[in-house]
Amino acid sequence: PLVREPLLAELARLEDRSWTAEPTFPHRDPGEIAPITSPQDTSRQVGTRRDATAVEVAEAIGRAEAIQPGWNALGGEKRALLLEAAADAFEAHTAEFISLCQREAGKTLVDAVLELREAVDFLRFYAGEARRLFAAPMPLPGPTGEENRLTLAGRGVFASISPWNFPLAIFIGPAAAALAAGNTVIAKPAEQTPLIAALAVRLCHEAGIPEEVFQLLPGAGEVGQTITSDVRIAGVAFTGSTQTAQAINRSLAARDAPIATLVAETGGQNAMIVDSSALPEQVTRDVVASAFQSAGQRCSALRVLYVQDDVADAMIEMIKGAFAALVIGDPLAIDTDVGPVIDEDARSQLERHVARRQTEGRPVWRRGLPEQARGGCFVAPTIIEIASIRDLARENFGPVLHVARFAAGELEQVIADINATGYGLTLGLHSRIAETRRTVERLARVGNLYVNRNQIGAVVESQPFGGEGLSGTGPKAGGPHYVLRFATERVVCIDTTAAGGNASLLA
Ligand code: UN1
Repeated sequence: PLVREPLLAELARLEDRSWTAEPTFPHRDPGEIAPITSPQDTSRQVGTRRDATAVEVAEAIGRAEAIQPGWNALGGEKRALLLEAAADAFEAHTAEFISLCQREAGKTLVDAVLELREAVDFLRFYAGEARRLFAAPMPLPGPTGEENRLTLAGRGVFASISPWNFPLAIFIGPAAAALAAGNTVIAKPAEQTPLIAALAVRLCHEAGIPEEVFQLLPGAGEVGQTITSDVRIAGVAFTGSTQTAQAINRSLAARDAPIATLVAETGGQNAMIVDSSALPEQVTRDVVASAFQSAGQRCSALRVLYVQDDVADAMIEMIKGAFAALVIGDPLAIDTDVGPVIDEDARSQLERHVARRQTEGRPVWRRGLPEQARGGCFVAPTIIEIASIRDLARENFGPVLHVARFAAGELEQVIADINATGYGLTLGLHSRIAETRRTVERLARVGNLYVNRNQIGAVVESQPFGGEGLSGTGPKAGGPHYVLRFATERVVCIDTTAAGGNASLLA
């Protein structure tokens, strides 16, 4: 089993522990201190965040820059061993990580366990990539008397700016990739979830990664802006909203500095298409998981379900039945399916969205909230009927599922409408007709297409994850090309003839 009794006892013991996040090299004159509270009960403090000052940011980047050539020179094998030691340390602190996922980010036990698993998978996978890509130069072809080879090296100092919805996995994943490639890393976790990031960084240091190589800089948006406007930053790995990615892109471009790399993984307006050949029980299970697991706070989550009209009434009835059985409440309770959303801003935005649809007269079904939800940022899971994905202006990041109907013969139009959102992250398809699958595969502009299953929970290495268009730059996290984006290529060409090529012509 994933969870054993001793773990539950340890989680109970950790319920009152207070945590802190501060810059890796703190100054005596501290920046602002902010409380971190639980989304499920905003009166409960989990710890405090001490924001990095502009001076601390500047000094951190200086240290990272000074040590980067040494880290790069260490080579792929030694960096791999350090990342693997960090993975072992993460596994040895399972209870602390799960506790923080639950208390700081409001994750259910299942989501917290999966998150730690993914974090460890990222560390081990990118360790493998360090070995595969950075072990030895790649020989290139050339004429006799000439030796050509290509080596990969880190780009320099990479910034990693990460989201609250995967406060551990997507904090450590991009950082590990950048480290594997020989970069040093300045990491700014989401302002809502710095505590779990601070534990992750501390364990990486204990595992042997030098403090200057991987530094934490907690803070809100201004800290991120100070980092991305620094001319010494060679690249940024960002996961979060499309708007913030665009702002980072502008900030990097405005610098009088070498052109920086931006690896961005952003939002989605993810659909699922269900035709009348689909198996209803399977669809029901996969729709509920895709839309409501993690309270819908995954960029991969299902937002718009398209059901073929001849089966729509029956299918929606079944989905409503499963939806009515979801257990909503405190994520610390073991049987909870849907916990809170991250904060009050997220809650009120989602409520405004639902209220607007109600005013428009759309059919809306909502679950009631339990009594204990009062003190927290809970949004009642909601299903809304709409006519088309075109009715939605933006991504609604939470437990809100939209349902639309389509007629036989409209499949291509539905795909065109989904493509026209400009996003391209996940798409689900439930169909047993091979021709339908071929059409969707051919026409849909999405990064991850899931057929006859749910559309969340991409597994490192098996399902490299990431989108196109407004959904991000690629390449896919956990895939074979990701680490390459963090590296620069160098070619060495050696003339191996006795006197040297051109020199012998002149002689
Ligand atoms: C995100 O929500 O920011 O496949 C991306 C999944 C996750 C999504 C992570 N890997 O559900």
